[in-house]
Order: sequence, then structure tokens, then C-alpha cells
Amino acid sequence: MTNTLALLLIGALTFSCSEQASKETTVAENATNQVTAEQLDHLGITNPDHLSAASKRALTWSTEDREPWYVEFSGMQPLKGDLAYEEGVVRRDPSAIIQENGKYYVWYSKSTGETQGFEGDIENEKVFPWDRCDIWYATSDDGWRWKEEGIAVQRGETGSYDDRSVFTTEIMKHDGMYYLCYQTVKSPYNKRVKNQVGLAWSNSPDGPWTKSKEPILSPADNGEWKGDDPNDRFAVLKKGDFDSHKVHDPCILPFKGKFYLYYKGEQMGEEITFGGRQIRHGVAIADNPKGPYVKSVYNPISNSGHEICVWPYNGGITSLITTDGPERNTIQWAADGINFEIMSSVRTPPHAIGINRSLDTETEPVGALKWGLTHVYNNKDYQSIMRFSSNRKVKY
Ligand code: AAL
Repeated sequence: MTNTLALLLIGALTFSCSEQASKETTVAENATNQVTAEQLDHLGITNPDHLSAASKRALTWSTEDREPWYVEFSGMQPLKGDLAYEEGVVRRDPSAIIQENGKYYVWYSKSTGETQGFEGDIENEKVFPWDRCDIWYATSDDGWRWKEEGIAVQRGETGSYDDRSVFTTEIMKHDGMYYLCYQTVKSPYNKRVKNQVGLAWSNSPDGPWTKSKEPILSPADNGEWKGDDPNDRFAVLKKGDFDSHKVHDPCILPFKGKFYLYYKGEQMGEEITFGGRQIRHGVAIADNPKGPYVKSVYNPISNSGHEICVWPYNGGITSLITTDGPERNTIQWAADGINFEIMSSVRTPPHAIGINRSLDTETEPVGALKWGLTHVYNNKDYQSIMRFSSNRKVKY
């Protein structure tokens, strides 16, 4: 139990329920926490001498008004033109949308053909829909009808760290330069393969793109596999850090004069916890967009989540946490980009969101989610990019 919580509970337990107790009575006080009669009333706690585990947790919540953080997503809608669903083609994991030269731009993972999985000839087959991808891009005048412009970043030559697949990309514009960060896999793509993060840059959203010779982020190397079955990722002698197996879903944001690379970590010997995968997020920070990126000593910075979806708001960073873990389907915010608190919970958020960075993110905390891109599984082999929208939820 943290000291803060201990103090708070001691305070709560000594609270007198007497009729005389003033409404302002403070029952526990320390530098960061006060439990007041109003708080107990607000939470509907009848008897502070008998707090359930749930009530103890609730007493740690801030009493700040959270309504501006409530958001409601509408159904997803198909795109038109080249990004409409196409049988035989995978288009997935859209980047953020940016507006340049009067057009919207998006980058995404693209591959073709069915997925065979890990049972067969992995040297020549496709193990996942995101295997054997290149990064493509498309433009649009209205965000509905898209024109596929071509390849932005291609897989590397045989033997290079990105020779098997480059995928799940994010775009950042900074100081007139464009940066694409993305996942990389080197062949052979077995279940123990370590995924890394690559970077490419250009002075135009249309390229050409220059790729980093080395990855800018790699998994922690302090885990130890058990046995040598390359397709058993659950057998470990030691799991290692939260990101000992894969660093995924990278997204770089300029923040406080530095560059914050947010990412999803996968751990060797991953377990199922809270009914979902054991997935957490981390951040690595650099002075320059090209790195070197140094992992924060506070990692992991989430205990839940999946694909990274982050945007700046009110001098801090907001993060939409979806899919896995006890805090899935929540919006969280951190003044320092590291210590995130839950601001609201969200019903059915879209997955793999590409934030629309041309929107106003400052007027409303959830303004960045008004509309953007996501993907759906049309079937197990093929995915397509869709459009989502949302509104601030003001009434219940
Ligand atoms: C997604 C992302 C990453 C994974 C795969 C493709 O949900 O987390 O991008 O590698 O699935």
C-alpha cells in the first residue's frame, strides 16, 4: 500500500459520522489527498468505518470535473476511392492524418495475399496480415475519398534489420521536416522474433524518404527463452522488462523541447491478465527527432492498452487506452507525459486509431477524436481502413 493511500485510509477510518460534523470536515489530510464529507457523500459511502476494497480505490480518485473528457464514438464508415475495401489487399494501422498542400495525408501498412500462419514454410509464406508489408500513403481532399499515391518506405535489402516487414507507422512534422517511425521485422519471422522501430525522414510528405541505417528503438535484452522452439513465445526462464520481446506502435510527439517516442511493449513469456493480453506502454525520449532515444526510467507508463493513440492537450499528453488490461477503454492524461491518470472511460473505442492532427486539440480535451481513421477486419486475411467519428458526451 502506498503511504498516500495508507494516510488517506487512516483518516477515513477515524472520520466521525456525527450529525454535528461540518460539511467541510476534513477526515484525512496530507500533501496530496484530503477526504472530505462531500467526497464520502459524492461516492455514497455509508459507513467510513467499513470501507470495501472498491470504496478504498474510489477514495483515491480526484474529485475534479471530468465531464469535458466524456466522449461517445459513432459507428465506423467505409472510405471511398482507393482506400475502399479491396479483396486480396491488406491496408491497416493508419498513421495520424496531417494536412499539407491543401490535402489530407495518411500512411499505412499494405500487403497482399492470404495469411498462412506459422505452421508452414515461414521463409516463403506470410505469417500475419502485417507480415511482408511496405508503408504506403494516400491523399484526400475531404477525408472520405482517398487516392493511393504509392510506396513511402520499402522493406530493406536481405540481411538488413527491416528486410521482412515495415509496418504500423506514425507521422510527425517538425521544423519543416517529416518523420515516419514504424515497426520492423527481420526474417525469419517466427514467434520469437524481436520487433524493432525504424525511422525515415524527408523534407516533403511525398518523399523521397531516407531510412535510418539502424533501428531507433529495440526491445530490452534482459529476458531469457526456455528451450529453443522458435514458435513458443510463452516458454521463458526469465521474462525481462515489459518490452523484452517487442517494441510496437511507435508514435513520436514533440514535447517540452524534446521528442517523446511512445510505444507498446510486449514481454517475453507474455501472460493473460485481467482477461486480456499483458500489454503496457512505454516512452523513450530524445533531444533530436532522429535520436538517440533513451527509455524512461519510469517505464512502463501504463498498465493497460494496445495501439498507441496520444495527443497533446493543455500542456500535457493525452492517451487513449484500449483493448487490454484493467484500465482498457479509458482516456488518461499526464502533465509530464509520463504519470498518467484516468480522466474518463469510453465505450467501444475504435482500434489502431490514426489521430487527425489537423483538428483543434486544445479547445476540448477530446476534440482530437472528432474524426479520424481506424481499421477493421473484413475477414482474417484482409483488413481495410475506415473512418470513425465521435462527439463530446454531454448528457446521460
Ligand atoms: C497491431 C499493432 C501492431 C502489431 C500488429 C500490427 O494491433 O499492435 O501492428 O504488430 O497488431
